[in-house]
Amino acid sequence: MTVELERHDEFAVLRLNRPEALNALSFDILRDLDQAFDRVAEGDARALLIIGAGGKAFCAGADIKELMNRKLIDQKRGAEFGQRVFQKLAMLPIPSVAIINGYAFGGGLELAMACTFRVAASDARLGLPEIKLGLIPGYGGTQRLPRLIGEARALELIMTGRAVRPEEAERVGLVNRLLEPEADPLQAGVAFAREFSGFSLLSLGFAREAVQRALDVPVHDGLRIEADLSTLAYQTSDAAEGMSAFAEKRKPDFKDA
Ligand code: CO8
Repeated sequence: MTVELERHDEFAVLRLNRPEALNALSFDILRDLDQAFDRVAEGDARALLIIGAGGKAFCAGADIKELMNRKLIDQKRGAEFGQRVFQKLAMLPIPSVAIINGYAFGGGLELAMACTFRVAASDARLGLPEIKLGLIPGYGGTQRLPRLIGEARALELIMTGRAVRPEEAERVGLVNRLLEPEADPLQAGVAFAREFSGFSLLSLGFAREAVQRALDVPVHDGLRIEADLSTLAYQTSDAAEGMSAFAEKRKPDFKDA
């Protein structure tokens, strides 16, 4: 299997497993990812962690050999399919973390950018090198990168195809956290996910939705969305539990309800 979905304690772990091609995204892998995201959405994991097998790459992008000599209409449908799959990941009911070990190029970085969070090992290299192939990103990169790091930096990375090291990626906001050089990437990703996975999945979901929708609308509409979603959060049993626990000086017991 080129996409393996496993359970690691309270988390779903999705491993891209095509190390001989640096986990490049063939259309078969994209279809497997699509199904895997459906299974994650139906399951009870508290977060999804995505990692690449082989130690050398998270994912080196779309399968370039498979992209050659295609009809324009197939290429367009391919891009739209990839965008749909990555959008499904972005809209999962639980948060997701890309654990970037080694190369995250092209479609690989676009996959990571569709996750809620990104953590990077010290050997990570991140970039959108499509321009070097005479292409441009097609799985959401031109939309997600400027939202993460701003227009000027996004244009520079897309138009030069330059790869960035983890320190720069963290500085500009492309990754959330750098992993210690000696850390096991999966264990470190799990530790990062535990920083939020004990909170109510409902409030985590409302918070993500408010931030994500705010990026697409004028601020007065975004504030209305925030008022509505914060009121919804207030109506949950978990909010009652969280506030009672504070008043009673005890740890809250959230039930995702
Ligand atoms: N596609 C297919 N095969 C790949 C890819 C890839 N993206 N990346 C690596 N491989 C294969 C190599 O061909 C090689 O296979 P083989 O051993 O059979 O020759 C094997 O993986 C190992 O790769 P290298 O020997 O090249 O390893 P190096 O350590 O020398 O170099 C690099 C590693 C720098 C990562 C190099 O492999 C590389 O530059 N890869 C391509 C990176 C790239 O350009 N990615 C962007 C692809 S385009 C894209 O993602 C567009 C997305 C939107 C498209 C929308 C379409 C529908």
